[in-house]
Amino acid sequence: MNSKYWEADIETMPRPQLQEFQLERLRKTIAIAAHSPYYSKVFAAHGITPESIRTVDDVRKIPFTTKADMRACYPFGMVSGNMSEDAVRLHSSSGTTGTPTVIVHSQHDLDSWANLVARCLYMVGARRSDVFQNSSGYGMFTGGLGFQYGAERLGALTVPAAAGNSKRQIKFIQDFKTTVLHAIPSYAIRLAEVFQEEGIDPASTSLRTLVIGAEPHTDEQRKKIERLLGVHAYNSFGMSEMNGPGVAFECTEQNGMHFWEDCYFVEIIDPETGEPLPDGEVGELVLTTLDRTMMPLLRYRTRDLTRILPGECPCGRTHLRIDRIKGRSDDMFIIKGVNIFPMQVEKTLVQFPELGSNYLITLETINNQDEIMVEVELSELSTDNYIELENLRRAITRQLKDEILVTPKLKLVKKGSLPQSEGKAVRVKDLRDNK
Ligand code: DLL
Repeated sequence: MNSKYWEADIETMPRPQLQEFQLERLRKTIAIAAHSPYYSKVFAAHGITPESIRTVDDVRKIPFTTKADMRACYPFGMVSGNMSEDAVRLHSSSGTTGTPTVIVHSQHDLDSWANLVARCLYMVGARRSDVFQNSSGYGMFTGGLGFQYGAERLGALTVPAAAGNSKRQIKFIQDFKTTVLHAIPSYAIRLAEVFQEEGIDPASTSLRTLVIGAEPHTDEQRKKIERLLGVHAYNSFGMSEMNGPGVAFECTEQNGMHFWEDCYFVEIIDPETGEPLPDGEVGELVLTTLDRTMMPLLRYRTRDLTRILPGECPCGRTHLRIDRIKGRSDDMFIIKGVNIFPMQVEKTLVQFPELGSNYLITLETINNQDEIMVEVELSELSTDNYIELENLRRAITRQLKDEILVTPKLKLVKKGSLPQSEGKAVRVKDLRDNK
């Protein structure tokens, strides 16, 4: 295969035709979901049938599905397919509250998911001849098996290295001539540090493409990762409820992530009112699966905040693009009446070459007042001269204040002294009395 596209007919389908395709799949999805204990009740209460959906906009007749609804249905109350005949895998996520959610897949669902991940990898230039190494945790985290089956579907040689053990990751990259690596952004930075510690120049390896996702990161952070590892890094978005990775992915233009609209119906809503927002405005992403048979989800409120990028993409794909995820509505915290996202802090810190990439935001109550403390590790480039460090601390504090509008307490700490998580980085610790 020597095409620019994995599935040209789908990826470049003219939008009116794509909408027709979506309508057909939406109706089919409703017919399937009607077999689940949960949706059968919802549909009966709201008069929803496949025939009641005449245009894709009629999706709004269906009420939202929330994470709380999923938890209330634990474990199998949202399953539409036949558990004993057709279920072949489940993924469960525990989330921060500890109450798990479950997604069950049929073989059809897994095949469709693998195809989407293969489509994403192909889009950023990966081919059968590539060696794909996955540094994700395997198991319930969908970044493991999701990319594994996707890369196998592509036909690449896969190296299921799994998470951690950075020296071994680097040995694999060298020995197996890995060309494409999947890593979460905080781990990509860690790996770059270990390359440096080991005195190995990443440019001397075969690595040329990095796929980064699963946690929010700024464009500045991406550029830093690209510089440190000498690769092109592409943003990859997904979530367990929507399979996992392979939901939306950057193309080589690196200007927004294409959302695979043949498999997902995308809405952006005002999180307060639930009303749809016009393209270009930031709101909450709401998703409907269009190609799942075992456990379709309709109008699922992701809590992720982003916007649809207006205009066409020069790559020729017609599927809409979303902007980098700004954060989750539940990541946002309010200090002294100001709404703040962790990404705003990261955006500022990454501009200082004297700083490393690991940071921690702690929210505390001091004398009945909310206070924000930012601890950030210094990089090798920093000095240990007290006066210079104090000047640096002041300069960063001023810039942070400009970005987040409150003055944080800033602590510069030694490299390696903040906790390093094996999975997704934990950026905020909320110790306030009344959170
Ligand atoms: O993180 C699936 C995944 C694995 C995506 C590997 C990409 C690569 P969950 O653990 O269910 O699934 O977490 C989903 O992570 O709702 C977002 O808040 C966040 N997230 C995922 N991708 C991105 C991204 C996987 N590219 C949650 N940028 C989502 C920012 C992301 N946030």
